[in-house]
Amino acid sequence: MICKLIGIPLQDGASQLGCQMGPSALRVAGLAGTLESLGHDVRDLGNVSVGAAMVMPHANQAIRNLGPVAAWTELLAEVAYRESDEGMPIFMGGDHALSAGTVAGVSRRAAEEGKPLFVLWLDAHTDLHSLQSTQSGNLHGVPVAYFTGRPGFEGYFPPLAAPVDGANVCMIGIRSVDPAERAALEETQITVHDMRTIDEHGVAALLRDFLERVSAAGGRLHVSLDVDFLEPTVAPAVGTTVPGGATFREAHLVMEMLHDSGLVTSLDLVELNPFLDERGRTALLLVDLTASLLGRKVLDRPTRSY
Ligand code: NNH
Ligand code: MN
Ligand code: MN
Ligand code: MN
Repeated sequence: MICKLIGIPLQDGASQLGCQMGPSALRVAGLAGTLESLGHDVRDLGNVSVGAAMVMPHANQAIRNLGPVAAWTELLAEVAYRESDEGMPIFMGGDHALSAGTVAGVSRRAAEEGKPLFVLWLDAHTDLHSLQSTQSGNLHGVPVAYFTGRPGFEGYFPPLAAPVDGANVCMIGIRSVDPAERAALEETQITVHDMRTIDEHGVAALLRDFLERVSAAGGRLHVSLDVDFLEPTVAPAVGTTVPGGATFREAHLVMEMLHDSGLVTSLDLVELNPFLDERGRTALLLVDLTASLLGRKVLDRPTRSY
């Protein structure tokens, strides 16, 4: 498999500084070499960058960095479209605002191929705010609303070539939803598996159902992995820790099942804040999770103490 590593040093969407260093930490933690050792053809395309962006005023005074995030979205939609022509693009973030662009781009690619795009959203949060509803003003809280074509982004973010059908979005790991997001969710057909559902049914059964749907529809599958999907004690390097997340094994199992499905066509690794890490353990865990997604078996894992 051709794996294209694309660094996205975006931190304008998060309140805490540091996600800008995410791509570097993933490189230092050995992402390229690890995937090469699994037999993949790894191409590190370097980091993407935007120039100085315009100031973009909005009636919601809380919003931070709207101009820059809009500029990133436009650029990333183009990059993601271009690089999803062959192989698996791996978008190394950077905060979760980047998924507004990456999903928009791979969705355009899927539409051109005449396939539906499915999105697996692994996160503590639903990231379903509109520009109007966000109270924190942090734009990493809005990408799902944007790429599913919900209103309020017109004139700010670029128009979508192909909005993603909410019915094709599955969220796993959810445990922190703002009231406005809860109301918005009701209007969508997004599947939400919160942590209680995982506790009760096990993550495998939930994921299997979704993968069967993707397979039956002949869809492309984009996976968006937010570090805060994970339990903070195993993955501390994130600005928005929420207790009660996915365990080490639950996360690996998700990745192992995704590998076996053969369905994944693109991946975001987002919200890694190396400034908050402990001796690189979160960056190393992300590398290992990506390795599981790309075929490493449990018994082939190197012994590593995190
Ligand atoms: N919902 C909150 C907000 O909009 C938190 C979003 N933070 C995230 N999302 N890390 O994944 O500010
Ligand atoms: Mn997120
Ligand atoms: Mn999150
Ligand atoms: Mn394989």
